[in-house]
Amino acid sequence: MLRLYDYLPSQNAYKVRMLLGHLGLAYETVPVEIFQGESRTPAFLAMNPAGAVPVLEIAPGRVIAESNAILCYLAEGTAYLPSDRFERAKVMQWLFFEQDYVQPSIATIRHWTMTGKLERNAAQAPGRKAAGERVLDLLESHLAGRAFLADCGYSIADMAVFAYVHRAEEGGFDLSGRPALRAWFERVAAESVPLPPVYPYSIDPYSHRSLPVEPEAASS
Ligand SMILES: N[C@@H](CCC(=O)N[C@@H](CS)C(=O)NCC(=O)O)C(=O)O
Repeated sequence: MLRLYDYLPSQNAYKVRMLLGHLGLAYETVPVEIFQGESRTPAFLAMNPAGAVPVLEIAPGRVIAESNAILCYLAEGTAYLPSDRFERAKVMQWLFFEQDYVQPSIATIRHWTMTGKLERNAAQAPGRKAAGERVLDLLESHLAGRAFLADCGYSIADMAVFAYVHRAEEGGFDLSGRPALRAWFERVAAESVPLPPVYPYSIDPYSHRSLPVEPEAASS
């Protein structure tokens, strides 16, 4: 059976849960307490040198890290990842966009906001907040008059970007003046009945801790 190394408040893992739900695939969850160093143990680093969830084990010893790589693996051969070379590249465009632009801005600001880390990151927070605003603006204009991010229809590109962007308000972003974005949330939600639950960081009493930036900074 598929095994997902997961941390419930992780929206990177949420993307994978979302697709597993679409595909009706059974899987076993292995909880990883990332704020207690469990993703930085030698055993975990052997699965993912970056020391982060999600990690999907598809067979004993065969593991995939990076949420969007996992999405590509699982979506292969389904409508969520087109086989046409151009259409597939357009889906990839948004997967790379999500990692490069959404993660360091909206996802990071939301994490710092929800776990009380804005002050300790005061030097970086304003720049990241501004970058998040630009991401929301460009998504708003891209989605005006479009159903989904890629023209092939609902795909893993939408799942990847939706995961953090639909919770941007928890990072202090204002979505009220962004109707195209909010309409897209509705369309994604309608494709995904029911959406997986989102878990707040507050379920983890250790989530106020800082995460190590580099694997060698691990304490365990
Ligand atoms: N680019 C990675 C990012 C994964 C990531 O940042 N995971 C966080 C949780 S959302 C984590 O496990 N952090 C633990 C750590 O860095 O020690 C992906 O998309 O999978």
